[in-house]
This record gives sequence, C-alpha cells and structure tokens, in this order.
Amino acid sequence: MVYNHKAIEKKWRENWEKNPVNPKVDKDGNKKQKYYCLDMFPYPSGNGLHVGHWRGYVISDVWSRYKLLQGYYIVHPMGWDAFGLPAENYAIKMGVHPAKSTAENVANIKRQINEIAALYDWDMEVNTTDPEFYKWTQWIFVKMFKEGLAYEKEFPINWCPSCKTGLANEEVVNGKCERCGTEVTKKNLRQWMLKITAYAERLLNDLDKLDWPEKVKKMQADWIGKSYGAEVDFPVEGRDEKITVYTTRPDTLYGATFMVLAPEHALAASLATPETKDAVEKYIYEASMKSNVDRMQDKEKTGVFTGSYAINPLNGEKTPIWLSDYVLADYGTGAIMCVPAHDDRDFEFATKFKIPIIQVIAKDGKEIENMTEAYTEANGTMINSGEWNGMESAVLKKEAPHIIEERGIGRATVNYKLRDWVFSRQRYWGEPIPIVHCPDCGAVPVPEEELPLRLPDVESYEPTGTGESPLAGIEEWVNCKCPVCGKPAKRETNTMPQWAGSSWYFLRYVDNHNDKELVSREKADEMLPVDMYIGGVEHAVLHLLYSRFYTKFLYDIGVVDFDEPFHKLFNQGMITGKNGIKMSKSKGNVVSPDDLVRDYGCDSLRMYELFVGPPELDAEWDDRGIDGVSRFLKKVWGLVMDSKDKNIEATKEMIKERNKLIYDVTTRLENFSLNTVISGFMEHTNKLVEISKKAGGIDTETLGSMAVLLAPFAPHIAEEIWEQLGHNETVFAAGWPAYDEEAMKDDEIEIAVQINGKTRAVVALAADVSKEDALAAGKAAVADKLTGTIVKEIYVPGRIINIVQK
Ligand code: ANZ
Ligand code: ZN
Repeated sequence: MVYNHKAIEKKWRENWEKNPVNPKVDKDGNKKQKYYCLDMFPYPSGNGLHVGHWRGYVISDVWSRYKLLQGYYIVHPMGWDAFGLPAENYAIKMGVHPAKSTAENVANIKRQINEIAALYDWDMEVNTTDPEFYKWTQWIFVKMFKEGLAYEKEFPINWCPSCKTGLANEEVVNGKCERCGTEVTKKNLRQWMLKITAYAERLLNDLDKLDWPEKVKKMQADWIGKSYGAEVDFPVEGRDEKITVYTTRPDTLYGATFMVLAPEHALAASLATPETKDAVEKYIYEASMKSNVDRMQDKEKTGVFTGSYAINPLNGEKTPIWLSDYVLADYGTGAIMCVPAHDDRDFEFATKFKIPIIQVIAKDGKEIENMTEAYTEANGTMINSGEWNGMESAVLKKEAPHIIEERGIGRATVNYKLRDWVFSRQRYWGEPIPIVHCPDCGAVPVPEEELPLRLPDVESYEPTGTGESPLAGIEEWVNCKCPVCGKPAKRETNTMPQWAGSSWYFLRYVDNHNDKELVSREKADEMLPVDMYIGGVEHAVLHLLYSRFYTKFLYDIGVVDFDEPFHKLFNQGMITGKNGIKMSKSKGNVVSPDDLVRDYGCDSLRMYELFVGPPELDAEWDDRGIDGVSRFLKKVWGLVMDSKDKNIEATKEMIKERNKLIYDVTTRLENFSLNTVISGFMEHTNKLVEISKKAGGIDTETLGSMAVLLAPFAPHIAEEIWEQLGHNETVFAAGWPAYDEEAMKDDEIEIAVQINGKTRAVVALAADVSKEDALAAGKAAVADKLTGTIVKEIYVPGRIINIVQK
C-alpha cells in the first residue's frame, strides 16, 4: 500500500466534519479545562494567503492540537479584520464597493485557510464589518465617552495639500504623501481622542504579569516611556511670565546656557523683539509646514534666537531663549533648558550657533579642556555648580527634583511618552463614531439601544478631498435629531481607525451571537482570557497595547474579570522570498500554498512550514525542501505498513527508541523549537527503519506513539496510521504519551581505549561495568599493540581506558 495523501486527506477531512475531535467534555462526561489559542486575525487582502501566512496558522494549530492531546478543550477561533484603509484602497483600485470586495476576499481566504486543516471553530467566526459585531465596537466607544475617556480635540494631523486629505502616519513616506509624492504638511482638524494615557501606569506595571518575549515587553515599556524628572520655572527677563521646562536632569541646572521652545509653544511669537520679529515668524511658519517625521529625522539643527532671555532660577544667570523644531510641542512642556556639555542635541545646537558650553559633571573631577562632543554619562563629580560642587552626580540626580521643590522653583514630575490615541479617520470604510452633535447639548452619544449605528450604503466612498469623511456628503444620514432634546442635530461623520475592532475581537469569539451583551459573564468565565496568542512581531506595540487598554477598560466597567487579555505570546518570523526579500505581488515572488497542497498534500506542507527554520526567525522560502519532508512521511507510512499485522514483540532497542522519540518531541515542542521536532522525528524514524530491518518490523506500541506524536503536525496521516493500527477512535483522544527516562538510557556505552594517551581501539561495554572488567576488556582489545611493560592502568568510568606502557 503506497502513501496516497490525496485519498487520506480527503477521507479524514470528511470524517472530522462528521465527528469533531475537540469535544468540551471528556470520555466520562466531565467538563474539560479550556485552552484558548488565538491567531492574530487577518485582514482579507485581495492577494490571498501566501506560504508566509500559512506558517503562523500552522504554528498555532500545532500548539492547539498538542494541547488537545494533553486533554484540554481548545478554543481556536478565526475571523476577519475587514475595516480600514488597505481594504478601502483595494476597493478603490478595483472599482468595487469595499463591502463587496471584502466579502469576496473573505470567501477566498477562508477556502485557503481550510486547506491548512486547522482546528478552527467556524461557529465562532467574527467579522469586524458585520453590524452585529461593530455594534459592540461602538458600544465600547459610548461607554468610554461616558467615562470621560473619549473626547474631542483640535489636533495637527498629517495633511497632503495636493490630495486634500488627512493621512495616517503609515501613509507618509519620508515626509511625502504616499500617493502623489507631495510634501506632507500639518493641518489642525478636530479629532476624537481616546485617553489611553489614563492607563499608562497600569499598562506599564502589568507587563510583569505576562509570559511574553522580553523583547516585546521592552518595546511596550519604551513606548509608554515613563521618566522621572522635574519641571523648573524660568522667569522671563523684564516680563511677568514664566517658562516652565521639563527635564530629566535637574542636576545639570548650572550648565544650562540657553533655552529652546518648540515653535508651537504658546509664548513663541510673543518673545520676539522688533529686531527678531521677521525671522521668528518665518521660522514658526516653516516649522508648521513640516511633518513630525521630518522633524524627528537626524539632520542639521535649525533655530532662531527670539531676542528674549530667561533667568536661571538657581543662579540668576541670563539665558537666551531660542526656538527650534527639535523640541516637540506635545512632550513635557514644549520647552527645555539646554545643557550642551551633557546632551548631544544641545551640544550640536550650541556649536552651530556659538553658544557657551559649561561642563558641570566631570569624570574623576577633571574638566575636559577641549570638548568635541557632549559628556553624556551621568556619572562623575559636580563642578561649576555652586553649592553642589563635589557631589556625586548620580546622588544629586535623585535629590535635585526635591531640592527644586523645596526652593519653590519647580516640581518633581513623572512623565510618559505615551500620547492619547487619535481615534478618528476621515474615511468611509470604518465604524461610524456613534455621536450626535447638537447645537444645544453638544456632543451626545447615540443611545445604546439604538446601536449599531449602521454605516450607510453609498455610491461614492472615495475621500472627499476636503478633510471631511465621505459620510458628510450624505444629507439624510448626517441630519438627525438630538437624542437628548429632540432638536435638529448632525451626526459625527468621522469613522474609527482600523485598530478599533481588533482591540477587542478576541472577546467576542466566545459569544459571537449574543445580541444583549458584548460577551456574557458566563461565557467569559468559561473560555477567556487568551492562553496563547500567536502572530507577527509587527504588532508588538500598537495592537497589543490597544488590546491591553481595551481589556483594562472592560475590566473596570465589569464586562470581564481579568485585566490582561493575552497570557502568553509568541511572535513568529516572516517567510521571505529569495535573498530575504519580502513576498509581494509587485516583486513577483509570492509563493501560494495552493499548488504545494495539491502536489504534496496538506500534511507535507504543514511540516515543511515548520522545518524551514526556527519559528521565531525569518526564513527564506525554497520549494525544493518540501521533497525531504514528503519522503519522511512516506518512510513513516512504509514502516507502519510493513509492521502492522506482524505482531512484533517490542525489543529493548525499540522501547528505548520509542522513549527517546517521545522525549525529544515533547521537550522540543515545549520549547517551541518546532523545526528541531521535525528533524528529530526524521532521525528517530531512520533509526527505527534500521531496527525494523534487523527485527522484521516494529512493535505496535511504538508505531502508535509515532502516530500520536505526529498528530499535531500531520494530522491526516496520523489518523490513518492510528486507524490502521486497529484503533476505532480518533488519535486526538489518545492522550499525549509519557516517556520513561530509565528506558531511554543506553545500556551499552562506547569507550575509547588508549595506549600512552593515543586512542587505539573502541570497546562497547555495559554502562555499569566494573573497573576490573573494563580494564580487562580494554587490554584484550589492544592486545596486539601492547609491546612494552605496562606501568599504569587507568579507567575513567564511562569515558576512557588508558594503558601506560614503557
Ligand atoms: C536638560 C538635560 C540635560 C536633558 C542633559 C537631558 C540631558 P526623556 O527621558 O525622553 O523624558 N526634552 C524635554 N522635553 C522635550 C521636548 N518636548 N522635545 C525634545 N526634548 C525634550 O527625556 C527628557 C529630556 O529630553 C529632558 O531632559 C530634556 O532635556 C529633553 F544632560 O533637560 B533634558
Ligand atoms: Zn440637544
């Protein structure tokens, strides 16, 4: 009987359809413990899936099936992240309505995903564009609004003056519009904001609770960016105002030789003197035309002197006030004190504009004679710092905020880099923001019982070019009544960003038909939170942070009783084309799984996806390697077919090999070293083939263990083998096999026999051989080479026999 992947895979696909292998209860009818293994759900791209997408889904399915074999009930859902720019842009390009193209793409990708034969429970499917789903996306927004976490603000956004539209950061490439190449500027637009900053501290501290890669935790912590420092008030010379700066280094106050304000700072223009007025205004205007991306880029510093001075509150020194765009308006106070001796950017600025540099921290107390770069280490002794001279700078750094507070010249502060989340888009293909603007009542939420607020069907959904959403053009939709006072009012026409649905979708899977609640408490308690989340590292910051924020909010209002959504996280690497080039249609290097499945079968492709390299690393795709995996499966098949009806008695060797196989697969799987699981499987199979040649076959228990161990990876062939071995229940009910460390021990060991330190022979001895027996055997093995007088005999147990002769 030859291995016929087509027939076997078809047979078991139909079989699983009829007899699902993932029941909620065990054999005795007891409720099984759940294990929730989640994939980052895809956006239904028109290009379909390539072998890179497959890899992630295979990894999560292998893990799910492993947990299934360990006795869990597996929660393993799939859905569609279908709102947002990519979907809308694709629709515009193809000239079809996004609802239509999205539905078509979902159907195609679902077909492709089914080819993986993953354990997905399609009864749990969700689609973020389904009104029954986005009803709850809107509901969360209304709840946040009521809690004061959603608010409106005028905000400078990226703006393309040629396309006349707001752009997402991702659409700005090197400061230019992705579509037309025009320089992107800033435009003040009214935006909806979510106050994620209210959760900054919890989002930071709770990272400790998570079993996530350290790298990802660090990326989140850096994004939140907590720092301790001080605000210091500098009076402006000759005026009543003070300028407050934010600094993490108040210990360097004596070295502050100038001050820089962001061009958008409220006082910027008014600090100009008649002599500097023109230059200051010009600088402020030019900065307003630049994108943030441009401003952050490492290029030569620009700036302008305002003509005014501030007074250093510690030593009374006059400090010139400059404007420069390297200071960001929306961080700290938008004004900084500049210490060129100890900060790189300040050093560069001071050098360019010939501003004095005063060193205040000295290594070993010695002042540097000719500074060519800033001394940025915070360790050293204070110099040129009045009463602080001689102090250790590290000690002063901690004390300075409190000293400043005592002197009444500022306050100790904590700062976060995290900003509130710009939550509105001037686009069509998103969830309408459920707010009504009433001339009398202001912004009023749509009553919860009227949700979902449906996205109206329109003819023209392209960006309007005025910065307003296409929804603004639909009169009958925009005009409505105020839910509070009943007077004529207008709907909010912005839509939500594409992150809105993905921030909470994983909660909805487990109760996706509930029209009364986002998720019932009962279902939530039964199946949430997520035990294992698998997806690409590109989501290490935003998606994961937003999801954590949403979950914490839903915890606070009592919807769920956990405040972290994802207990464990695994980031898979990317599959690239040749030379590490990202797969993309335009590069023509996309490998579709469809042909490979047809030619080699699903089981072979699943295993090959894992075999290409460590799952956490990127890997170059090469079709040819799949042959090896396919040969391996044929070998397993052949071994079983040769042995199954022979009733072979298990030998010690077979038992040893069986236990080694179980050990290797289990421990490597636990470490997520999936590629070495496959290579280990191959090695042990070769060994078993050898043993089988000697013994005329392999015992049924060993073959059965092979089937079970293979099941997470190649489920169809595993089921078939299991059945051929005489079982009439699914292999997934078999339980994960245990290994016996005793049985794994090699009972014979190989020992080198040396004469005067040179190896002359190798003998095979019992592992617990006595010293005398070992030496006797060793001498016998090299008898013909022993020509002199033996002066010493050494046995290092289990390793070496050394005979010293003269
Ligand atoms: C004086 C100083 C001396 C500073 C020194 C640094 C080193 P983090 O850790 O990122 O919070 N800063 C403050 N507000 C800024 C803004 N809006 N735009 C650009 N830079 C700003 O960094 C805080 C430090 O970054 C602050 O401490 C300030 O420079 C600068 F040897 O003040 B420092
Ligand atoms: Zn009203």
